[in-house]
Parts: sequence; C-alpha cells; structure tokens
Amino acid sequence: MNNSTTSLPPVRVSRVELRRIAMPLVTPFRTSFGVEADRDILIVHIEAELDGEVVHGWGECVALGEPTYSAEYVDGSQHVMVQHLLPRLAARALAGIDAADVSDVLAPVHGHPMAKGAIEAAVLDAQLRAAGMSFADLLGTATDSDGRPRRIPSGVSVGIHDSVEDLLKTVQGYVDDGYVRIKLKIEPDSDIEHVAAVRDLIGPDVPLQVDANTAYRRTDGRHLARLDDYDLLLIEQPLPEEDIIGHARLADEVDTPICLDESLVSAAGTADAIELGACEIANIKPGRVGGYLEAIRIHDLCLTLDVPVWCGGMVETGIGRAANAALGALPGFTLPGDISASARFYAQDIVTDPITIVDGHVTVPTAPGMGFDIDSDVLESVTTSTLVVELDR
Ligand code: OSB
Ligand code: MG
Repeated sequence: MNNSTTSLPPVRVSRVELRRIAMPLVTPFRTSFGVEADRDILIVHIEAELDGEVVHGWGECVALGEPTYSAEYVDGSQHVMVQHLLPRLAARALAGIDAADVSDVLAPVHGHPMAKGAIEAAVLDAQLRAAGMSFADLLGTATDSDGRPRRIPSGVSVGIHDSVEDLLKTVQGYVDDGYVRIKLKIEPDSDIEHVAAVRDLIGPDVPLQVDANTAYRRTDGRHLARLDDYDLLLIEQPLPEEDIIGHARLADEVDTPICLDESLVSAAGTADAIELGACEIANIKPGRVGGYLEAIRIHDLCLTLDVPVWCGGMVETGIGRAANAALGALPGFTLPGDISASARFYAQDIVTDPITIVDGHVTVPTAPGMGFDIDSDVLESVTTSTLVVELDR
C-alpha cells in the first residue's frame, strides 16, 4: 500500500449513521487524568455501494467522554463530524471515495484526529468488505512465514490502585490470565513503591512498563530515574504532550527508554521527536494520529529509523480492537501492545467474535473488512442515540 491509494476500488457513500453506545467497564479504570467507569463511544456506520451492491462500513471513534487524554471528547467529535467533516466529505463520498482520500479531503479542518480516523476506518472497512478482503490481508499480517494464522503477544494496561495490596491482586489476576507484559499506570505518589512491589511479585522475567499520561514535570528527572532500578521496558509519556525538548532531556537523565504517546499526532511530528532524541520508543494509536493509514506511515518511518513501536489502545470495543490486532502484527511492532482481551474491559462486546487471549497471544482476525462482524442485537441494546446524516442533501 502506498500513500495515495489503498489500491482497493473506491466506494460510493450516501448515508452515515452516528451511533452512540454506552459500554459499562468490568471495573473502573483509573489513570493520572481521571477515572472511567463507562465508555460513551461514538460509532460511525456508513452505507456504501460498489457495482450496485450495498456494503456497510464501521469505524470506532476513540475519543473519551471528557477532553482529559487529549483535546477531543465524544460530544465534540460528533459535532465536528456533523458540522465540519461530513459536509466536506459529501461530494467525494457520493462520487466514490478511497480511504486514502479521506485525510486529504478533511485536511482543511485542523485537529480532531479521532473523528477523522473513525470516518477513514469506516470507509476502509466498507472497501475491504466490498473486496472480500481483510485488513490483515491488505497489510500482509494474516499469516506467519509458515502460512499459519498470525498471533501477537498481548499486554495489559493496569489502572492506578489506591492500595498496593489491591494492585498486586489485580496484577496477579492478569498474570494468571496469561498476559505477557504488564503496564502500570502511574502518577506522583503512586509510582516507585507500586512498581517495586509489582516487580517483586512478577519476578525479573515478566516485561513491565509504566504510563504517566503527562503527570510529571521537567524537574522530576531525578525522581523518575529511580525507576531505572526495576528493569522497565519503557516510561510512557511522563511530560505534557507539547514538551518534546523536556522528553529529550529526560531521555538523557533516565536510563529507561522514554516512549511517547500523547505527543505523537502525525508521522511528521514523530520524525521530529525522534530526531530531537525525545522518542526512543513509539506508542502508535490509530485514533490519536488520524487513522490507520497514518499509523502505518508512522510504523514505516520508525522501522526505517530503527525505533521500536507497539500498538496502544483506547479501551476499544471489538471494532477498534480487531483492527489494532491486524495493525500490531506489522514487523516494526516488536514490543507487545495494549491489545488485551475484550473481556479485560467489557462483559459484553458489540462484535460476534470478540478478541480473546490464548497463551498470552491474540490471533490476528481475518474476517473481511477490519476483522470483525457486528452483533446487531447487542449493538441495538447498548445504543443510546442514533443520528443519520444523508450526504445527498
Ligand atoms: O494512555 O495508553 C493510554 C486508555 C485510555 C486512554 C489512554 C490510555 C489508555 C490505556 C489503556 O492505557 C489501553 C487499552 O488497553 O486499551
Ligand atoms: Mg499512554
């Protein structure tokens, strides 16, 4: 796949359904920016047509309920889609559009990568379904070199716990589930002691990393260097997203590799962060960078520059989770991703074949489209509102 086309036949899109769903989490998920107990998720459903056949396409917008991870939030994503993105897309979509065109058409609107990425994903899903091809086939990640179904190692992201005792119980549960890598959410006052206790529990051989979601300041270098004692794979996004130079300085002060999440919103910006020495490892999240196609470009860039990458998550349903698993099997993804089982977050997923883990691994899904099929009954039961946008009026 090159930059300007997916090489799939374009589809005509006439109708877009914006569906909001309410998804309770199995346990509240606490990060340095807040606690999430229910996900309010915007699903983009397009009705498309190719050679007289109707095809559907689905994309998940990963924006959270509040603008606390990044500036996007789900009400804002829906608003920008209805008022600014879909009107700009309408003419092209009606005439026939390729997913690779979406970001160019939407480029006049600044920001809103999660909203744009969800639309692009829905178009790509429809094109792939029309072609009877999976995203993994398009990427070449469906099978390993022996032709067997491809499996990728699965890591789990563990929220901040008030007590170390509770944290250890939670972590032990995930180790028992088979997860091959543990990521601890941290913040000042819930960091060194928590990491030390978890390292002691899991022993030296289980890969461990931490994610601060911007909770530290430039002056915290010496404090964060204390994490060097626990053999962590990486420290994810310690400083505010715009502080690239601060991350570069931290990378000199701390032995543990510095990984960026929030700071990376495009391939161009990722190249700059790497050149400045701020990004020793990259977390690639398709929603944060405007879609799967930009995510692939960042992967390709990092592979060329020898920067290890891994696939992040945004507590996705089976829609985003399936696509992340196909993406996360590309060769540059040399570290386990936050691609856990659907059941780590949801008692009931909205897809017919939710992601599971077996022996610590996820099998790359190969269903036509982005790798999932919608369970319409479940989807209906969790839908809180539906807004239809007809592109021909
Ligand atoms: O920073 O990686 C993050 C969840 C929501 C928002 C930001 C982040 C996360 C996670 C969970 O860490 C990742 C997942 O398992 O989906
Ligand atoms: Mg993160």
